[in-house]
Amino acid sequence: MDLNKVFENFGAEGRFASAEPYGFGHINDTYAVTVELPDGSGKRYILQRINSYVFKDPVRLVENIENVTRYIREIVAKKNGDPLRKTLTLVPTKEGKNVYIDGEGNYWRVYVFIEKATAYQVVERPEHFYHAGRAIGEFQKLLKDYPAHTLFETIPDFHNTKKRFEALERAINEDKMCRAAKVGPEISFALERKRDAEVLVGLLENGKLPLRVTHNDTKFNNVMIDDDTGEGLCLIDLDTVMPGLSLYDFGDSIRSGCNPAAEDEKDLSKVNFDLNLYEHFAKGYLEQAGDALTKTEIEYLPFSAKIMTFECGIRFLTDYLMGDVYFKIHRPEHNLDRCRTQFKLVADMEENMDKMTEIIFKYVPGGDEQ
Ligand code: ADP
Ligand code: GN1
Ligand code: MG
Repeated sequence: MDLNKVFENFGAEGRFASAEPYGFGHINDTYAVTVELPDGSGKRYILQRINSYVFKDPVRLVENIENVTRYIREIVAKKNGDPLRKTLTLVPTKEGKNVYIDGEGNYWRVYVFIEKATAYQVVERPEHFYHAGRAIGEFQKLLKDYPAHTLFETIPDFHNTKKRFEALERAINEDKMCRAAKVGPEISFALERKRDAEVLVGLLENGKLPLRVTHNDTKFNNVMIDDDTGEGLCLIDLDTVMPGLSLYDFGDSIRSGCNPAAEDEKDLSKVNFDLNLYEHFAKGYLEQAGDALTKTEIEYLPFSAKIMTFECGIRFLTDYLMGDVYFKIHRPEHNLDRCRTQFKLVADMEENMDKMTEIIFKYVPGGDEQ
């Protein structure tokens, strides 16, 4: 792949110097491109090949991102913030488009590189996770009046856990890779929790939970933490910004951040649900979003952490059974290892549910009266 050739289609500043694979995302192909500016200094950009197996319409997806980032940029500018750091900035092609399609039908985009900030794989300092909570609560607030109906649904039913469960059942029945026999305990673990998978979908269908504009992929490495202040600068990876539940964003953050080990850790004794980190995140999130949440949303926050973790676990298990077609893998049983960490966390959360609820009520605005 000649990344120089791809990159030269974009109207970025400077002269292409190098491109390196970058980050640890499971979906897109991401590169850090360094250019040389006329004064000899360097500048970086993010170049991404959008995964068109996962995202069926990359052009409309990037239109969403253009619209959402423009909306955020205007609010940030009004508050005298720095729009180049407080949200993603697309760099258009020389023809003024947001996406370049190469001769092989690959879809590419370029972002301004957010410097002096880090997307951590695991939480290294609890304050970072508190600030991630604030950033996710802030994101919800920023988009509270965004016209949700104008957003293109980049992956239909993305967090429909009931349909995710049905997909798992189909994968078990088909067993096309003959792997089901190897994962008996994981399949039983999932099947025992079938009813859980229906809860949030049911509440949404019955109008008990409000549909909002949500990020839908709030894992910790999609939050940029400012290197100087330790604050949550902004959310990146906006491919799945769509109408959704606040609970998806809260729950997925807890899933990814409250595990001190890696998402694909093989040694499950290292994988634990960290209640202290949960408390840090909950405090930050509720400081920002607490006022806007309904009683039912608040009530289901602890459960959402468990269900988003369960959903992720069954997605990894389904992909393992289907032959690893969705998530990028770097070793043969990678998706199975990922599934196991998620199920371990689910089991831990089930044991801690009462404490998780207590913590929420400690930080809910006016919590004592709830
Ligand atoms: P994926 O969908 O594959 O997860 P992401 O859009 O999250 O792809 O990008 C992968 C990684 O690249 C992120 O976790 C982050 O480390 C880095 N990254 C993405 N966009 C930027 C940006 N604008 N500035 C700096 N780093 C970025
Ligand atoms: C994927 O794109 P990335 O790596 O930030 C996935 C999420 C999963 C996550 C699990 C579009 O996130 O839904 O929760 O992996 N994104 C998509 O690590 O499927
Ligand atoms: Mg990502």
